[in-house]
Amino acid sequence: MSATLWHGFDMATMAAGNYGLLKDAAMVTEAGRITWLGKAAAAPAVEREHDLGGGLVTPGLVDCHSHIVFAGNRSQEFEMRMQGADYAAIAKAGGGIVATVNATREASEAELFAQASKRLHSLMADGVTTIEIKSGYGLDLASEIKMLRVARKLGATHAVNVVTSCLAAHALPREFAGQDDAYIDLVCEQILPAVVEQGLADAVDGFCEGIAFTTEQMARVFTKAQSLGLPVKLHAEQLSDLGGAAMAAGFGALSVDHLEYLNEEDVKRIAKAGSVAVILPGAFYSLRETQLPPIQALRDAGVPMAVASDANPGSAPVLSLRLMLNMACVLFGMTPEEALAGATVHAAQALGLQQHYGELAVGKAADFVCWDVTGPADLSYWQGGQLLKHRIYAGQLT
Ligand code: DI6
Ligand code: FE
Repeated sequence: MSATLWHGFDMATMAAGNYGLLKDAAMVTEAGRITWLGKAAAAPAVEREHDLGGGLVTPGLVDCHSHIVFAGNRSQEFEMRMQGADYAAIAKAGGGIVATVNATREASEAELFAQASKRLHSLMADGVTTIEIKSGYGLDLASEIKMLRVARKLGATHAVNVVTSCLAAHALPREFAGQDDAYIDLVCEQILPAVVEQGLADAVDGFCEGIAFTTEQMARVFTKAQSLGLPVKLHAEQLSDLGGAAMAAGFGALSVDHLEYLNEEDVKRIAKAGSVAVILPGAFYSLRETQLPPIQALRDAGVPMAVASDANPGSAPVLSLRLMLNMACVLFGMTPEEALAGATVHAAQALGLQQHYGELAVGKAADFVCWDVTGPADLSYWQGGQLLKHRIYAGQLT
């Protein structure tokens, strides 16, 4: 495959988590990789050239936490909640996560794929080139496998890198009511071995919370995941402080996610373990949460912070990662530079993929976006709008 010289733009490389601004930049790509970048005036001559006609090039965005594979829709519940119904009452009446599990179990693989594909297109149209997709609305062996197969198929058929996480420990399915430990047995003895055997999961996730699983139960799942050779990550301290993040850090977790109720001692444990803190402002916003995640403590401790969509039908009906950058700044006090690093270099690190994605540098994947903006802060500044001019995936305009 021949090399292409891309020029006609400024560039924010995001190397080492900084903007790394380069005016009048150029880049050479070949076989899906970046082989050269620098000032346009110093660019080597190659046979093919592409003038992007102005704008700012950044790494393609990395959404390191999503639940886009599910069936059904819970906008009716939103309507009810906005009229005063509370989340718990809706769940008791058969709504909430159970409603999504029912719909997902009933849906065919083709139906799940068609619905998820639309969500994926929205995220891609706003700059995403790598996305993590979780299972967790199946909660039985066949349905968890079905969700992960759909996620893999999305990656094989769309111009986006997909990595998967098995989130079988997301909620207790109804048929296991009152038998949490028996469900964790099923996850450890049947679901995880089967998804690993079929090559369907790149990591194992869980929901550690009063309404989900305890730290002890999640530690059992993680022990099993590690014995099967998979890295772990955790939804932790979203609604209360159970010490889940520190437990996950003890397993060398890739990331700990949500963290509104994280305490300062545990910030230090996360820093020591090298786990990424994944900040999810969409769920905070949609649930009208008031407890802020400890951003300053994470910053002081040098914990890399990622920002992700958490796209899901309940707490985060989010189809724009760029909007999450704005919320991370306005709601949580992150800087626009931190927010953009959170959706590029640090998000790639949260997936264990920092060698390939999240930065513009020689040897990295040629996944990048050319934005119609005056500078990188615009990406966190605007809420909505059409800023994406060109999207390049694996060295090809898409
Ligand atoms: N945290 C959440 O807020 C969601 N899952 C999770 O682990 C809720 C998902 C839903 O309501 O469907
Ligand atoms: Fe989530």
